[in-house]
Order: sequence, then structure tokens, then C-alpha cells
Amino acid sequence: MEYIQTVLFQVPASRLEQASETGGLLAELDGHRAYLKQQPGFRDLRLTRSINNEGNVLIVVETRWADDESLVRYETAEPNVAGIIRKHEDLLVRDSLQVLDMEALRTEASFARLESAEAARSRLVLPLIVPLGVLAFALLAIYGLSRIYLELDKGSAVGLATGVAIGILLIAVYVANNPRMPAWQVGGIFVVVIAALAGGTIWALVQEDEGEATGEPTASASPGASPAGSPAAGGGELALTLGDNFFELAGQKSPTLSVAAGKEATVSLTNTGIAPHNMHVADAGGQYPEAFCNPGGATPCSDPNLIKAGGTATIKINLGAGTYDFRCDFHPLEMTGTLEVQ
Ligand SMILES: [Cu+2]
Repeated sequence: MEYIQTVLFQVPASRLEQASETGGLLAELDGHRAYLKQQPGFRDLRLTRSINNEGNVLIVVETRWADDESLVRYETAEPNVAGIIRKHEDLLVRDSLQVLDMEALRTEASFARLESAEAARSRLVLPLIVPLGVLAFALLAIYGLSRIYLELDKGSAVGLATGVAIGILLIAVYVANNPRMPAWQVGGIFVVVIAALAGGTIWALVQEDEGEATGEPTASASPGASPAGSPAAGGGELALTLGDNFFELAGQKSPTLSVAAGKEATVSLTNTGIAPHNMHVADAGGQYPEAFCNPGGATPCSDPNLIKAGGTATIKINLGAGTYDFRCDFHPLEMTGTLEVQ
């Protein structure tokens, strides 16, 4: 820290010329510079003057020192500024001499140190925070969106995906047209997007939990509810399990299910897997007129036509005698079975 000695004194304007002449006070102070420069810890000498209200010239002599020992050593030995001025006391306004020792709180050098410390901090923190933030955002987006899509039926999922795509497009168009976006707008967009993602993810997780809670009792109840595997001759209830990715009837995968002809049979379905499934019966020619079936459509279809993980559904079958294929529309190649109507 810097130490400063400030010596103030006043000279009547009428005597200024006398002070300025060769060998005068001001000349002697100028000459003192050479001596000061040789003193340890000396940094700077400044002489300033101004005229005050009484018409006197106020002169300020400032010497700057690297430490207080240097200043004290200088002050306590001759020659020094105060001593030189006292020799010319007859020139001065009476009692106008003042000597102040001051300690600098802040100097340009210390400001520069403060700033560079701040800059170093931000140089260290920014390259860490930005990639970590982007990574966290990407993970949230991937995890959140996948959870949300799993909870939605097909139509809503397509709607949401379209909405997300349009949203990204709108933001991109806006940013392209406003290259100098203020920071609060950038931050605002991020906050809204992250809030929507987090909200959607929480909603999806809650839905999932509820699905599990309601799914479990039904899943354990269904095996007892019907004599699985036996033909429902009287149009009674049958139960079929939907796993990842197979139909199962009494421990048999890709099973053959039998129902009576010309009567409505209701088959209850339980999704014990993680993926969504459904059940879609082909027409007599082995064709699926709809790629994705609808209850009440051309051929029998589970209601709902998307059975979430842990969810249950029913399918009503009322067909003429014959053998029909059925499948899951989500996994049409691997997830199939045969329906015998007798
Ligand atoms: Cu499936």
C-alpha cells in the first residue's frame, strides 16, 4: 500500500513572483526532486496550486512512498519538503503550513490486482459451468422427453413432438432475427424450457407411479379371475398377459386363444412389461386393415388401443368360426398369437 505525505501552504498572490524566482521556494522544491529520487521507497512528487477565495495561492506538495518506514525515515531527517518550506516562512500566509501523512486505501495498481483476481475467477468458472450446464440440460431433455412420451397415447405423443419441433423452430427464427438478444431473454427462454421439461418429467413420473399402483392388484387378480388357457365355451372371461414383447397365456408365448363362435367374448389384458402394447386381431384373410387399430374399428382391438406399462385393457371378440392371427401394433413382427373361433 502507498503512503503519502501532503504538505499544504498558502502564499499571498503578491509574493508568488518572489517565491518563483531563482533560488526561491518553488525553485528549491524543484531542486529537491533529485534528492528525493535517491531515497529508498520514494515513488512520486507532485506540486499543484490553486487560488482560494482570499486571493491566496494554495500550494500542495505531495510525495508518495512505497511503505511507511520510508516516509518516516524521510520525514525525520533533513532535507525534506516541510523543512524547506519553513525556511521561507516569511513568504507564507501565517499559520497556513499543514503537514498530513496519509495512507492510500486504493491505488491504480491495487484496483488492477482486484480486477485481475475477478477475471481469473470468471476465467476458471465459466469454462466449467457452461459445458456442465449444457450436459445437464441435454440429460434432462433426453430423460424427461422419453418419460413423457411413454406416458402419452400415440396421438398426444405425436402432438407433443410436433409442438416441440415447432417451438424449437420459432425460437431459432426469433434468435436468427435478433442476433443481439439481451441476456434476460436468453435466460428467460432457458428458464421456461427447463421448467416445462421438469414439470413434464415430474408429471410423467407421477403417472407412472399411479399406473404401477393400479396395475399391480389387477395383474395379481387376473390369473385367478379366469381359468386361463381353457376355451371360453360359454363366452366367459379369458385373460391374456402382454410382456416385452410377447403375448402369454398360461405360460405359453405366442399362444393360441380359443373363443366360441357367434358370441361376444371378453378377454382381459394386462401389460406386465415396460413398453406399451395392444392387441389387434386380423381379418379372416390374415390382413390388418388398420396399421394401428381402434376399438369399434374394422377388426377387434383392445380398449384402450395403447396399454401402458402395468395397465389393463379388454378386447371384445364376436367373430364367425375360423382361425385368426392377432398381433401387437407396437411390435407387429415379434408379438403375435393365434385366435381360434369354434
Ligand atoms: Cu407390444
